[in-house]
Amino acid sequence: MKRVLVPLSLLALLSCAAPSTTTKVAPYAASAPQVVAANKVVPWGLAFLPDGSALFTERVTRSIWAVAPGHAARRIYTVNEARANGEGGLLGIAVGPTYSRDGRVYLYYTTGTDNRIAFIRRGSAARPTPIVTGIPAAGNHNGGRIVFGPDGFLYAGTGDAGNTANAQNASSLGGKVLRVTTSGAAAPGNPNSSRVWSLGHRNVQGLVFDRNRNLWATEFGQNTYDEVNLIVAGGNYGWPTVEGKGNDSRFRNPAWTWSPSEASPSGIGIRGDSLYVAALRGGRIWRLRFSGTTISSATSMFQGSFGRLRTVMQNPRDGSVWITTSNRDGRGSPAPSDDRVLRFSRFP
Ligand SMILES: [Ca+2]
Repeated sequence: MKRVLVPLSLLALLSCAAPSTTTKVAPYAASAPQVVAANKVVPWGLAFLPDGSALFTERVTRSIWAVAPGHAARRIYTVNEARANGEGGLLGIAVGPTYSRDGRVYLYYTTGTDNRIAFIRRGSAARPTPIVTGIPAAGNHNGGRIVFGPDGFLYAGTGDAGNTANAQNASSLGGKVLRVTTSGAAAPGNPNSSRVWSLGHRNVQGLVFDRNRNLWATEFGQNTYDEVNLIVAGGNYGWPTVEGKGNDSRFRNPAWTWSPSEASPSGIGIRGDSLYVAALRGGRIWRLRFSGTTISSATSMFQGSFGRLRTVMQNPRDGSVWITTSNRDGRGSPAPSDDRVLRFSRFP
């Protein structure tokens, strides 16, 4: 068993990070992560199992790994039909609501022709069974996050696949948040009985429900404003007409915005009254305090500690918080080091 602690010198460096006008820097010297997987290539999706262990995907190798603290990660499956093109590849993963009975694990991945959602069964080597196909794919803006809601339906964040018109096209699955059954059909109660739950998105890679059943989503902006949105049924979030706050009655304003250089937000997690956002270009975790449907403040954490971050999630089994790095796919950064899955038993 290998445990790696953050050196004290790194913690000292962190305490010197300059706060911006809208942020403060969190004190957290008491916390240090356990490395649960190292030497990985762009880990992307993460999902916890009922026993507290986890599965994570590697975008580029298209592998699914099983990991538990104190044990070496085990490669359990490879999605051979996935294609790692640009930002595409094996992306999101979610454990099905009936996993303990049927072993179903849901995946979101890019193929040569589309992005799709499929399921595999734990312990089976059979190829994935697709449930949603035809989500537009491209070198970038593939979305990719999937989560099961408290209603038992599957929510997926998609991207405009570089064609901005997809986002406002109700018949395209690109630039949307989708809500489907476990067989991929439009979930009961969806607007217009379609699989589209909300539209007008550029690229959604983060989805999380809070305890009030509100759904929060991160979204990459183009040049000016990255967003966190509170997702409602039938909501139109403005892209490509509006980036950030449009104050346009046709569109919903974001609940929070940043500049892409300090954020580029992928995964979003929740713990207590805070949302946590994993920032790629920003190379940090953002802690967002919220009450009801309002985000009141943002705090920068770990800037400069781990590089680009893809995913942040709390393990419901033990309360630990796990994050994944995304340094092997960084552009214009120093020579890429390895990528890791880190576990914090105490998170600031
Ligand atoms: Ca928007």
